[in-house]
Amino acid sequence: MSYFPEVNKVKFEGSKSTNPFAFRHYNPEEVLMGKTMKEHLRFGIAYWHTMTQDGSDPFGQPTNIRTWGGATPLETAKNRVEAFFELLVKLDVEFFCFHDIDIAPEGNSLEEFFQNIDTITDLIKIKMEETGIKLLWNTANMFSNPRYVHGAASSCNADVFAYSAAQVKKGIDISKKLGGENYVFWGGREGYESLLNTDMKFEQDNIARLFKMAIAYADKIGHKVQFLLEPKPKEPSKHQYDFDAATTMAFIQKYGLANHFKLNLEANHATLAGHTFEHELNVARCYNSLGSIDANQGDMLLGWDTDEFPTNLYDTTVTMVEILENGGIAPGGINFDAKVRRSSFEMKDLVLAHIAGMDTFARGLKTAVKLKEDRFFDELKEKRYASYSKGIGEKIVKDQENLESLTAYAMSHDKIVNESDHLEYVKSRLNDYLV
Ligand code: XUL
Ligand code: CO
Repeated sequence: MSYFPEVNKVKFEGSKSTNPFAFRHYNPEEVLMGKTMKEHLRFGIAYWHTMTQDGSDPFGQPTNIRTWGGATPLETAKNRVEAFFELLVKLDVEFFCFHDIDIAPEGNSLEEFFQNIDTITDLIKIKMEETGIKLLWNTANMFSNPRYVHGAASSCNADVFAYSAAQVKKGIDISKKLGGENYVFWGGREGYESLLNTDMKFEQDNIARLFKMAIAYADKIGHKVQFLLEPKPKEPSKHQYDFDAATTMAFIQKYGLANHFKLNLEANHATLAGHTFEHELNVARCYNSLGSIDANQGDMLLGWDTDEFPTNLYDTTVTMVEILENGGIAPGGINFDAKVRRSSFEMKDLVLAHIAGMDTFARGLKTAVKLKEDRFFDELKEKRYASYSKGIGEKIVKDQENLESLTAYAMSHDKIVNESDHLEYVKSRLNDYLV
């Protein structure tokens, strides 16, 4: 049985194509800077938005028409695996990501939940072997169930900490079983509602304790996996501990986790934190900690996580500039942590939305490659910081100066001459690449 009968394998047909089920810009085999587009982009599909999201919102019931419903939650879960892999294959997407509760029903006990996970990951493993599709990352959902009302590792209830640990252990076990390349922690409820009753330091110490247990367990079972921490400033907690890239790096460094943890950065989380996505990517690069990205976009007029499919060319271009500067994103990838709008409720919208995201990223990549080949940003920056490649500047960056020697220099060079950035001209030149 087919879940997407109207759709054949989506192929690259070029920018003139009017076939909605074709790539107009994403050509997986096209080589740019020595790598295929597929190797550059490492696209992944998120199980939660694509397979479990129903289109409901705080004011309205589900709208999405989905054809994988079965007689029992477990049967639905099995149908979802079939549908998901059909979608991955038809879209030529190489990777996927999931939370434990996305793939398997929780049942009535932790034991039943784990059995369901085993059953479904057996199916997923077969599908992975059949198709060659790989697990980019999985994670444990430690925020939806009411037991996580006070947090997971940060909960004031030690039984909840223990339950979280069990979910993380299972997550690492299935990561090993499926050959996961990364394992993500997003602290959905690791934050606070009020400081009046919160011991922030104690809660953060406990979060770090859980991460250290995860590192130790992966090591013990011989699973070499890149751990990733995903920042977000708010929602669902009023204040989340992993506010943004800089805050999360401070946490990683404070607790000595840098050898095992990098960042999984999400575009809409950046904008919720009051940053551009490129700011977050750049901060991560400063720490050599850019691990993977959750590709989506927010609505600048709304203060919450809208998780839209990325369609903004400027944003995907500057994102790909950062990724190229990073030397690529592997072993991470570009995971579409994005959901179709409530009004895009047909099954085929799942296909159309991913094509839109993939084409937009492909265009971003092509433009970023042209900018890189023309040394657009390199030249700008070389010129801007030129005073440090000669004379006193060179001595400063070679650590050959001190406050006294620089005071002596400044005495005879106190008539400062600065140069204009001509930033408006720079931006209009960038537009020439985009259009
Ligand atoms: C929530 C979010 C999560 C993480 C994984 O905003 O982005 O889906 O990516 O838990
Ligand atoms: Co995310």
